[in-house]
Order: sequence, then C-alpha cells, then structure tokens
Amino acid sequence: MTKQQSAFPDDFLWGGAIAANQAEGAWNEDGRGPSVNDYNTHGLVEGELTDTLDLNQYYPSHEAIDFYHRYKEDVKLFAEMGFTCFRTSIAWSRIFPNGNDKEPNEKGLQFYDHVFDELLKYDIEPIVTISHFETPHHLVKEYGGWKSRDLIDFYTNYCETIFNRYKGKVKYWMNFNEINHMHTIPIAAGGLILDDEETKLQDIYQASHHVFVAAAKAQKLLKSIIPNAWMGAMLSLSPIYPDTCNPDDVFESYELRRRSLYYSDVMIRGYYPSYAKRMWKDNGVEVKMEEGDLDIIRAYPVDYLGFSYYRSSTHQAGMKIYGNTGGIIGRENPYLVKTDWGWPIDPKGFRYVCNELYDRYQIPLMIVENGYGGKDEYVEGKILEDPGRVQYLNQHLRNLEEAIRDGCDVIGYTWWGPIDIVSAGTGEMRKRYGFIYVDKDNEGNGTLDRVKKPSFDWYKRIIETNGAVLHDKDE
Ligand code: BGP
Repeated sequence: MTKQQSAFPDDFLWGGAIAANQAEGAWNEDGRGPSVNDYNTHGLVEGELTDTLDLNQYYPSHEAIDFYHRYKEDVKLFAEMGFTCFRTSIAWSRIFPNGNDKEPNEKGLQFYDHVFDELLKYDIEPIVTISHFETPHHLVKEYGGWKSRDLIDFYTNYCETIFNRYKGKVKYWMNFNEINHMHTIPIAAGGLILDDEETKLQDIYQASHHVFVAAAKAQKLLKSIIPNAWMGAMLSLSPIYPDTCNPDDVFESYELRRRSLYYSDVMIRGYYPSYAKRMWKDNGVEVKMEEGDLDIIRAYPVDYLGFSYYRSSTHQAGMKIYGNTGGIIGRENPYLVKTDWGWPIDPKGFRYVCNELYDRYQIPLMIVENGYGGKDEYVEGKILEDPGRVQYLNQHLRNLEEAIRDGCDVIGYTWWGPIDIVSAGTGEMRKRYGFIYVDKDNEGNGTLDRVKKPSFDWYKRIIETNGAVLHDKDE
C-alpha cells in the first residue's frame, strides 16, 4: 500500500503557542504594570482577584518560567523543532502600565522587538495576541474592565502603538484571546468582576459590544498601518454535543453553541446575527450603542478565525452551565477517555469543529491552541516517557488532516504550551503541556532548567515531514 500523502499544504504554519502572563514573569520589571493575573494566586478560574498583594503568598505569574530573560534559549529550542510560526501575546501592561498611560513604556516595547527579532532570525513567523486574558489591573479596578466604553479608546491607542512599532515584523495578529469566555471566565476575557446575578448578562453583552467596536477599530488601524497584515478573531470552540437525541437536549445544545458563535458571527460577518435580538430580550438585556458603532463593525470584519480546541462537551437541557479554560463543563461522555485534569479527549471532535466552522464562515482557519496537559515525571534530570502527549498529538493531527481533506482551509497549527508554562485556569506548573520540561513546581521551587521530553523529537519529525510521518505509526 503506497504511503498516504500528507494533506497539509506546503506552506502550512507549524508551531506552538504561549501567553505573556503564563510564561514571561518579570511582572513588575522594566516598567511593567500589573495585569489581572498578577493579583491572583491560583489562576483565572480557580483563583480570585485580590485588591492588594499579600507578599507572603506565591503568585505564579510573577516569575512564571522567566521567558522574559530566557526567551533566546527557548526560541532556539522552538527553532530546533522546526517551528515556522510561534504565537505569544503582548502584555498590554508591559506597554502601558496602567493600560491608559499617555506614553508607552519604551523598555516594554524593546522586549517584544527583541523577541520578534529572535523569532525572525530563525524564519519563525510571530503570531501575536493583542490581549490574552491580561487586562491591566488598573482598568479592571478603576473602570470595571470592558463594561466601560472608555476601554475602546485605551485599547485602540495600545493597538496603534504596537502596530506602528512592529509593522515590519508581525503579519498575523489576533484581537482578543477566547473572547467567548466573556460568559464562562469574565475576569479573563473582559476584565469583568460580576458579583450581581441581576445585571451579569447585561454587563456581559454590553462589554461584548464594546469589544466588537474596539476590534473593528483595531482592524481599521491595522489595515492602515500594516496593509498586508491579517487580523484574526480568537475563540474557545470545543464543540457541544447534546446529551441525548431528546429534541430539548439537541436544541438547547445548539443555543449554547450559538452563545459562543455569537462572537465570531459579529466579528467575521460584520453584523449582529438575527438570533441576537431574542437572546437579549429573553435575558432582559439592552445593549447601548452609539452612532457609528454598527457601521464600523460592518466595515471592518476580521480576516481569519483562530480558535482553541482541547476537548468536547455534552449538554443536557436545563443543566447548569459553567466552564473552565478547556470549554463548557457538561455531562460525562461515556465514549471518551479523559486527561489527568478530567478533560475528555475527542480527536474526532476536532475534525467536526473544523468542518462546522469552515462551513459557517468560509474564511481561513488557524488552530492556535490544542494541547494535552498532564503530569510528567522528572527523575534525576531525565523526563520519563510522555506517551499521552504523543498519542493526543497524533490523533488530533490525523483528524485535522482529515478536515483539510474535507475541504477546510486550515492555514496553521500551534500546539498549546510547546514548553511547560503556568496554567491559566489553576495557576499550576504541574499541569504540563510542553515538549520541553521546565524544572519548577506549583510552589515555585526549581532551577527553571529546560529539558527536552521524548515528544520534542516526535513533533520535530512531524514538522519536517509536513505531517507525512503521522502515517508511519498507528498509535
Ligand atoms: C485557554 C487559554 C490558554 C491556556 C489554555 C489551557 O483557555 O487561552 O491561556 O491556558 O486554556 O488552559 P489551562 O492553562 O487552564 O490548562
């Protein structure tokens, strides 16, 4: 039997993704101001935002894995794996310490110049998230995050600064990380502290409107400053299955899915979907808009859809809806095994969601997060095998390849956490995603040394064969 040809396009972008707050550390170095993560001891889902710092406490984001000082070593390792792209975020508060300062912090701008130069030295394309769960702490406390319309101008000023600074270096941008998490992790997606159940949905939909206007203004700025650059929306889009064929389960799961697709519908189509009005009405929501808002949203849609895929969820009509960084936490799916953190592993769901999204939007797709968080053992300087990660990677890439064969226009794939970093949801280090181990534990102990795991060489083989090697192994 002739070996199956890879279906990945010759110019497919292969790489990995991190976020500033989960990797850089140097949280108050060289003029950086605090973001929501820095006042949080256990991540954005399990932790809580405090007003002040208790210096007897350990804050995972303060040092993270010290990417701020070690980025050259880490980028060299990414280049060794053959990355052709690398996603990270710019920390808004490293550029504008309070988020709305008159002048940018030059040392912060210099840091990202150095990171992008290092990536480009190895022909690695930077993919930049403008705001990755990193709203400046000052804007959360003084303005209530994206509830305030003032954030539109603060954000677009930040965008104008970084577009002008990095126009020769960065082609791929994303406006907000997993913006549909406004509902499930509002502090992360919108810098929102929602303690009044009565007004929660009003605040979420109003904040979302401000985000849509800001995203459109950012796209207008990008196209004027870097005409050939691409702006993406970015959502967490693990699919939602109905728990049974009971039409109630089916329809409510469909509505829950649309609660997320609402964000990509507006940012990709350029207008509010027809179901929005009933969604607002049924929830007593009245979105306040200003003259010109809908015009700018229509005039400046995004160019591609970036999304994260970790797992799938199963929803039963009437059940409580809540989620974490992997997506909606629903009912048990008896057909799927789970990771050590209880995330169902569903490779076929990956193919399903690519088809669902490409059929809906017919614009290029980029998977900017897909990964397996597990407990790797580090014994006497040696990483034991990490078969769970290799299997997850192979199964998901095989299904991604099938999605490409199905006709989906997928332009790139960045594995979430190519190097161990701090977990967004729980603030843990022991939830490891990396092909590279970082010697640090949940309490902050360790040398921060980097050690290759067995999966490092395997991902390198996948990239150098453009996916063809996936058919050499059955596991
Ligand atoms: C997504 C975030 C990432 C990343 C990922 C994994 O929601 O965009 O920042 O952290 O989830 O989640 P966790 O780190 O909680 O395992």
